[in-house]
Amino acid sequence: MTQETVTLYHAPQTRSVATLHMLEEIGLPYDLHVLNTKKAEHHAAAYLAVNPLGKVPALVHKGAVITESIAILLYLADEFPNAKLAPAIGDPLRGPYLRWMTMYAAAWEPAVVDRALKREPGGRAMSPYGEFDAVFKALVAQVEKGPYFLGATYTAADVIWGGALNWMTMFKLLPEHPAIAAYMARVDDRPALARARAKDQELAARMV
Ligand SMILES: N[C@@H](CCC(=O)N[C@@H](CS)C(=O)NCC(=O)O)C(=O)O
Repeated sequence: MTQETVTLYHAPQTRSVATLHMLEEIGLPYDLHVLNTKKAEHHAAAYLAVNPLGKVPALVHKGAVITESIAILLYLADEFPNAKLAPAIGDPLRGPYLRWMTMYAAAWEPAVVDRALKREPGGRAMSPYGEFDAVFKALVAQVEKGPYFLGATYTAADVIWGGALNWMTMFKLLPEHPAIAAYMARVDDRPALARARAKDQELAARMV
């Protein structure tokens, strides 16, 4: 293993599947460090030294640690541009790409989690997203355009949004909407996603 090796700290059936999918899309060799959450390995000192929050995913590349799924996907897309998973700097879609990647973590997940836990978001000025209905409406308007999140080309935005809409729908965290269902169907047939899912299932089966 060299400094150039990409290492993913992964726990099966968690948010880190999106990073696994991203690595499969890029197609580079990577090293998997699998954490067994049933044995609380993600809370052990060895992993807290990597990510003090005890959360997965975490990525290590060139001696640097990157945590937070969105930061990891943005990093990988830029670091491996041949995979063409991000609009380049200077492309008019670069801004919308950064907007929707950031919106995922800064507004969408907090909105979905507050709603699922029946938590009052608090006053508009305090809330990072305002109102769930407004965020949901913005998302529907975006995916209705299609075919992909940013239009004609599949990007890292589809990796995160496609994957998250999938698990959020599975856990019934979202109102059903035909535009979301149609978008999920459009981004579901990626060979890289199938490989990531198969790998993840195999790892999950080994966790006891
Ligand atoms: N904001 C983080 C969230 C990561 C996260 O919550 N991961 C969950 C798995 S889905 C986790 O590590 N949970 C274990 C724990 O909190 O103990 C990201 O997007 O990477």
